[in-house]
Amino acid sequence: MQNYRQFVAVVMMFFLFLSSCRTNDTRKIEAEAAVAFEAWAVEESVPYKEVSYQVIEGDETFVTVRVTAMLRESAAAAWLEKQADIECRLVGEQWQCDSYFAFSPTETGSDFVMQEIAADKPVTASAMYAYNSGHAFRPYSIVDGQTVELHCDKATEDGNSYWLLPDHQTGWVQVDLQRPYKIAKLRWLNTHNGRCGDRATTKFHIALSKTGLFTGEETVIYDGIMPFTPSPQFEEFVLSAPIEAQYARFYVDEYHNWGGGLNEFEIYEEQGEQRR
Ligand SMILES: [Ca+2]
Repeated sequence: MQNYRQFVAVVMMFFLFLSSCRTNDTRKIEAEAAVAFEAWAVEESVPYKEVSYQVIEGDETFVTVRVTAMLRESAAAAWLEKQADIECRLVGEQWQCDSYFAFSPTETGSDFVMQEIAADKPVTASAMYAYNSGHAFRPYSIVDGQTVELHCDKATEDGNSYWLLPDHQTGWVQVDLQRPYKIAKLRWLNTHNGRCGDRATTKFHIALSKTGLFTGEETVIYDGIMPFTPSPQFEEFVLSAPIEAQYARFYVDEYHNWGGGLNEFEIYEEQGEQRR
């Protein structure tokens, strides 16, 4: 019983401290945490919004502040609610807070996982560039997970891993996911036709379909341009709400020099549940 009373007394003192801390120093501490967070976000180029700060424990000279914010990895990515706990300490009369923030998803936020579902699935195309009987830049190369563009005078059989359209043609390449998925994100990597640098897609659009007909039932989810570069990088698009579809088609609408193509096409399903 003695221990229990001591425990209750300690707990009450702790909450009394917290309430006094809140009324006296909390505003100052949270303001310092905000200064530290904003400096970190600028330094790390992290997009953010809806930031809140809360002193969750501590004493007169050392406290823990929980920072909760909506963050995303890039301008095209989805916002996720995340939190990080940092420590702030009183140095002289000035509160100073940690300058590093290790964010993780909040317990009440969404907890979706993006699963890639296009790898090794069947791929077809309107046409492909092929020459010298057997050398072909095959449609399947867009889901093989390889980004090699070593040669431009040899086809996929010789180590290259990208699909090309024949000379001076527009067209499309399409993945059959073999069953419907709730598609939430797409990533793609343009080709530059290896060291030749004479083929690439420069204008395109992406459509999803449940049936694979693409005769008007499809949903165009993205259209864009890709100025030619000899070192293309992955680009991505996150849908504002997932769309159920079995087929994803990438249309080459304009091309660089001899023709268009694509190196990789990734399709992501959103898995998991919202925990709110
Ligand atoms: Ca590839």
